[in-house]
Amino acid sequence: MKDTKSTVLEKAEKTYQLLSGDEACRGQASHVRELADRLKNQDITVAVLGQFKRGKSRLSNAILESSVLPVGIVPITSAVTKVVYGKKAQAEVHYQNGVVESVPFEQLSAFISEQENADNRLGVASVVIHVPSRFLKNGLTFVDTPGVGSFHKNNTETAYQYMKESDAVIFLLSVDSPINQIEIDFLRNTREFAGKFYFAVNKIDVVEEEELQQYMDYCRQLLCRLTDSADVAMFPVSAKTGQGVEELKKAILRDCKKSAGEILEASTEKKLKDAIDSALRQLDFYWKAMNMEYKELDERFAEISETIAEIKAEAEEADGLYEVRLNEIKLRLSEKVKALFGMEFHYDIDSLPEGIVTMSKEDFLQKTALLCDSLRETLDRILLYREENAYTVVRRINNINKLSRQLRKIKSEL
Ligand SMILES: Nc1nc2c(ncn2[C@@H]2O[C@H](COP(=O)(O)OP(=O)(O)OP(=O)(O)O)[C@@H](O)[C@H]2O)c(=O)[nH]1
Ligand SMILES: [Mg+2]
Repeated sequence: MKDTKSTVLEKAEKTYQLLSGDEACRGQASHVRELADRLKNQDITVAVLGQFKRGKSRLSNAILESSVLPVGIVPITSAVTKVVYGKKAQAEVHYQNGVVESVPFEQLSAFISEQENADNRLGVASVVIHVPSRFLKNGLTFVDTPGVGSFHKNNTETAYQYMKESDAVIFLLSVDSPINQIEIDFLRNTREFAGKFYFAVNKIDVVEEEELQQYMDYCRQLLCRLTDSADVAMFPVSAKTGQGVEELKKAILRDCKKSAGEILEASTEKKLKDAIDSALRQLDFYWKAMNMEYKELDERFAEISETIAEIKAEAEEADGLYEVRLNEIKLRLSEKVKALFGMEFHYDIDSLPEGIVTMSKEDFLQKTALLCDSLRETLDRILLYREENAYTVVRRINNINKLSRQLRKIKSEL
């Protein structure tokens, strides 16, 4: 009999094979590849999620026995902050355009705090911190995230996007406020993606024992209802005094040691379902595009041609930082395709550590032209733009149908 682990992995591999065979689903294929690799390598991510000001960053500091993450009375965390084990403490900022830059710890808040990097105007994708924490020694990645529900919408969006990536979640509540609708909605969404939950209740230092008991009973009942469970494990903690933090850490470490495989499988299974849904939506889009009026399709193709011409003209004017420009062009092209055709168009964004600037202008112009021309060709081909050969159309429709059926079958077995 097969064990479930190989089954989930096999399904991920099979899904990857199917998706990578159709250029319409490149983005989903590369996502599924990552999922399969993480499951194979048993790379587990534990993230702290919750509403703003519940004490996520302060609890993260308490767990990591450091004070590296900025904490405050106003909404603070504005960027996803990943913490991994490293003998030497160091930090680097990963920008959306692929640039990676080392920064001293003292300057971290310039990148991850709402006050200093308002609305993420610096374009930070994430910050990676290396600390010699015992908690991380077995290879887990710990993540502090921006809080949901504050005035700063960008933080809510970042947290919602990130929650799709964590395997285990510390969902942080706080005794100074009963669980509310913002938290319930966020929890419902997070449950679609994570394999394991730790419900922690923070700030227990501000209430009497009796009040705490009332709060815990109330929350437990509500969480049982929300998660359809007979009981849920809850961890009362104080990030301020450290009370209860050891118990939470112990539970996480025990689970990561004993059942990392199971947690990862459960999480991969959910993420795989989501990737398949996204591929099915994409394929459905092609159906619709095939029925689109020529006039409408013509207009959209004219607009993408305009963007391409603009990009090429701007590239001629560019003067330096060519690797960065190329990543920016990729981001711009996929954004445009999304806006015009409603479909995800995936490019790998090259990671650009400091000092790696080697591309010549000639090379840059050539690569830009290649990106632009191949986008046009791919769109022409997958949208059957001006395709008059009935055989090609029928074959494409059959392929889409077949792929959709195969994906639905895998999904139904998950
Ligand atoms: N009394 C008490 N205060 C706490 C505790 N944990 C956090 N705080 C305070 O609560 C406020 C918010 O803490 P943060 O850690 O910044 O909260 P956060 O959830 O990371 O906030 P965002 O990043 O904005 O989402 C700060 O003033 C903290 O000092 C705790 O256990 N007890
Ligand atoms: Mg924070």
